[in-house]
Amino acid sequence: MSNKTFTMIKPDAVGNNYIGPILAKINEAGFRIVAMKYTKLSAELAGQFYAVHRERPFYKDLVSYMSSGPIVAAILEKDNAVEDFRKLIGATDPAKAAPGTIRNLFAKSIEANAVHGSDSDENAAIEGNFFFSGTERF
Ligand code: 3AN
Repeated sequence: MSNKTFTMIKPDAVGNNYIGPILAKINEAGFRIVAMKYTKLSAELAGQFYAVHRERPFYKDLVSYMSSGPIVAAILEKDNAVEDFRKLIGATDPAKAAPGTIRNLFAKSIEANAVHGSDSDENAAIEGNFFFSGTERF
């Protein structure tokens, strides 16, 4: 059980002015923000970030979507962070996300699904390192 996970608030949620409400939900659920950045991914960087999905049919659209506007990247800390954050965000498809979850409240489609959450401790470390150097973490 690790105590860190990585998240992105995706272009749809940033564009809909949901940064504040989503961060409030994250804080209310007991996560502490230990690094945070408002930025925009180039298609090349988005492609690298989602390289694990290279063979999936939605890869090209996902890369173009994730580089279509600004995002907020953050490292979050809490006991059992990866699993608890996946519960907080809900299912990938917002139509299937449980009531009260971030995707249920703020997402409209399976692609533009408001937030990313790491799916394992290993990926949380890889994804956090992708965006932040050691000196940017607290
Ligand atoms: P999650 O973000 O819930 O871990 P993954 O890792 O299966 O979901 O997929 C990564 C991202 O790819 C999702 N957040 C979503 O934006 C997109 N995605 C996943 N499945 C689909 C799909 N069937 N059609 C379009 N986009 C998808």
